Amino acid sequence: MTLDQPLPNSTHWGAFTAVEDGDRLRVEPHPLDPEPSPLLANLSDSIRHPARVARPSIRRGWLERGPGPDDRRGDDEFVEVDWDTALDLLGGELDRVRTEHGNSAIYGGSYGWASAGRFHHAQSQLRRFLNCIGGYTRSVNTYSHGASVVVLPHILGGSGAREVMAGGTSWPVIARNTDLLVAFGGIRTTNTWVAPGGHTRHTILSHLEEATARGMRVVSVSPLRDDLPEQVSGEWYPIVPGSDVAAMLALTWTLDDENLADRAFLDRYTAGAEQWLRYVRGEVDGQPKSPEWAAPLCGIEAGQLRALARRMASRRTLIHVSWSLQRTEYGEQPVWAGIALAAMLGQLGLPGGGFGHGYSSMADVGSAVTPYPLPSLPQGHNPVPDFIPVARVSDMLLHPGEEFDYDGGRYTYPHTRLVYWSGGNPFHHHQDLRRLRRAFRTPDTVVVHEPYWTGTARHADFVLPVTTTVERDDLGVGRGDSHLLAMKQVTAPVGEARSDYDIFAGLAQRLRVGEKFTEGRSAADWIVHLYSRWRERMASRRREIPDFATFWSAGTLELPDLRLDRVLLADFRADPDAHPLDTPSGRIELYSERVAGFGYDDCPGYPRWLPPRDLPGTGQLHLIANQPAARLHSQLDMGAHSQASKVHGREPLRLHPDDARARGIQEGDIVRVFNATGSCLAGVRLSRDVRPGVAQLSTGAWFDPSSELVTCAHGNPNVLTTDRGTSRLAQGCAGQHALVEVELLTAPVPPLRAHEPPRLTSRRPSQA
Ligand SMILES: Nc1nc2c(c(=O)[nH]1)N[C@H]1C(S)=C(S)[C@@H](COP(=O)(O)OP(=O)(O)OC[C@H]3O[C@@H](n4cnc5c(=O)[nH]c(N)nc54)[C@H](O)[C@@H]3O)O[C@H]1N2
Ligand SMILES: Nc1nc2c(c(=O)[nH]1)N[C@H]1C(S)=C(S)[C@@H](COP(=O)(O)OP(=O)(O)OC[C@H]3O[C@@H](n4cnc5c(=O)[nH]c(N)nc54)[C@H](O)[C@@H]3O)O[C@H]1N2
Ligand SMILES: [Mo]
Repeated sequence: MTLDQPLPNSTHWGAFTAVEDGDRLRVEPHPLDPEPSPLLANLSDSIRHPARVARPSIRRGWLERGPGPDDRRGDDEFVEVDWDTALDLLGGELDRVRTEHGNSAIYGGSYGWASAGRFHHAQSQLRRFLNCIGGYTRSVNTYSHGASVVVLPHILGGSGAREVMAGGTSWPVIARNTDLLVAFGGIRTTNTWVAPGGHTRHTILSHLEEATARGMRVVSVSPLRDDLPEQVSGEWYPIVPGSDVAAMLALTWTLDDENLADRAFLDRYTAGAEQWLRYVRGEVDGQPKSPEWAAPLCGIEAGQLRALARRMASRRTLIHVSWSLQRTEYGEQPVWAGIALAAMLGQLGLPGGGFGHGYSSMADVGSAVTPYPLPSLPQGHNPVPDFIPVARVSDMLLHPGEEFDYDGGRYTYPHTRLVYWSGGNPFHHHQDLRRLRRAFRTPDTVVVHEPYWTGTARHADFVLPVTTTVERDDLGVGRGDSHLLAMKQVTAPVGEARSDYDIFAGLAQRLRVGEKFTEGRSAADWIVHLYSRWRERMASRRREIPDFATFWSAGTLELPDLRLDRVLLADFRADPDAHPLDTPSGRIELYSERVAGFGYDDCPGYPRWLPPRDLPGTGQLHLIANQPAARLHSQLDMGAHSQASKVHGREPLRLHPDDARARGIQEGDIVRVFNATGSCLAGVRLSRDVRPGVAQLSTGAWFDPSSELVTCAHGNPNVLTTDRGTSRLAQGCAGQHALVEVELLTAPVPPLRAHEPPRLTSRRPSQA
């Protein structure tokens, strides 16, 4: 294929146009995007990188000995086979597992971001396929906000929770109305390049600039100074990681003590305020949650906390809690305490006041809302009732038959025989990778669809090569996006890669559900079908959309009726009797009898300060494992932009110069980062933007277990994080923090093997 016209396509970090240029792509930001993200630069050299999976590959041990738990999984070599061999063997194995053990023995939770595109959405394809063959054990919730989505319905009811998670108050409303934005977790704009499905237009900086020009100030409460962009005027409150609840309680205590709370609001719109305030005042445990109490815990001076509380009460104030705060031990608490603090100020439901969640986390928070569904692939019905909270995957694999708590219920982990992953990289995203490695050795068979030889692919038995987004056509649109895009194939599939759809179609045919899965359509037919069905639905809402051919040749379609004027909880505020929340009281629950009734000591009935289970030992630093500014998660880590961020090829670890000096460490040194869970190498960057006592190692460096010296020779922080849930309530991911030691590496630096393919041999079809 030779193409010389740049073609439009899209990623979760934005739309672009591309043209083939020898072995690379020439990539330009999409002309409609006013603030394109630099992450696009990761695409050019990645598409034909040696880390691509070229052919279907089966682990040698599996091929020789068949299915079963195997301690060599993750260290073994692979044998390349032809597609028919791979699909015949896998079809037979899926049939064996469901017949011998039932469909709950198939884990299809398959968490991960995969690629943008409405049809080639890897998880939807997998779920549709597994539903066609009788179902699977699923996962619920996300790594992003696993604690929030479980605790919020108890505080704001299901509809209030959905309003928060659907993006809350719109950015333009904030830009026009907010005077003071108190941002717990800061406003890390590098995160807002990303939205699931991608955004054609990025606009958040311009909203922030408009607000700043009007006089809005941001108080950025974060361990990192640069979680607040330079263009935005504000102050940095360098907080101790994991101590926000103490600061929020002290702000609440001050509002109460100085009679600055909006009592009328608390009476009319909340339930349980008095019960909670008794705790804040110290009437429950003898400890008033005063600024003097909080200061040594959170590292912010008592006088500063007191002054901030007064400032908050005197103007239109938005309390913002980033998702990162709840991706920690007891992560439910800062969400609840943040809402309770906003309730004290009485501005919930007012334009630009109240509460917000995730403005610094994703582009689709505070963005436009389409008042109609977008095209998507029907997934069918899953008859298997078994599920796990998504971050409990190692627990499930290691403890079949054991019980776990979740949101007031008790459930049992099924016995997993087959793990099927398509579109995610748990050896990037899960906590305690050494433990995950043990867990991945327990099933009979592990299947992974991947374009690349990721850590997860290396721990599989079947690795099936998948096309990337530039190797196929699709429809592109993210939540809150302004346009529907024609994503056009730019280049031929690499090696023997096939789309997830074509792979599942081949398996479905072998399992005699071919017609049910495909409905007789090719991938190209499906794209036309999804578009045309959507067009019909839009017509029934009296919105005229061009036909497919017109849309495809135009390349973009501006979505009609976007709303950018939302105010969180406005209806409830206007009339709480006509629009009650669907909590037991109909009000915002600052005390929840239901949660209290669960009896969880790690998530009691009102927001509480729960002291950390692990306190830093001598010489230990608080590690922040936040989202990488140079890529999306682990995706395209070999790309130019991600590589430019590395230090001698290792992931950068940011340290305060004082902490470095105390350890004899200098800029550019390779260090060993370690704790009882594991260890990794990293390359040092010194910065006064990091609070003393804190180190930052973002996620996403590909797991490299090739050296005896360390668990990961590259710098994946998940060899250091602990694998336990936020609490028994939500069981969410708590991977944002770890306590670590850092020392200069004195041994010779081992080679980096993260982006190399594993040992591969080839087998001819006749031998198979
Ligand atoms: N310590 C710590 N850990 C964390 C976090 C943290 O804050 N701290 N954050 C967590 C969060 S919020 C998240 S969302 C997760 C993210 O974790 P993941 O979503 O698992 O990370 P990705 O790197 O996006 O993985 C997507 C994979 O899909 C592959 N892929 C791309 N396109 C396709 C396709 O079309 N088909 C198939 N089959 N595969 C495809 C990519 O190559 C990549 O390997 O990480 C979590 N982990
Ligand atoms: N460029 C890029 N953008 C992304 C992603 C990516 O991989 N790359 N991933 C996307 C995904 S899937 C998600 S879910 C979102 C996640 O969005 P978030 O969870 O909001 O993002 P993080 O970067 O993990 O954390 C944001 C900031 O919170 C601060 N922080 C950490 N712990 C604490 C604490 O205890 N207290 C306070 N006050 N602050 C703390 C850190 O300084 C950190 O920089 O990001 C999305 N955006
Ligand atoms: Mo996420």
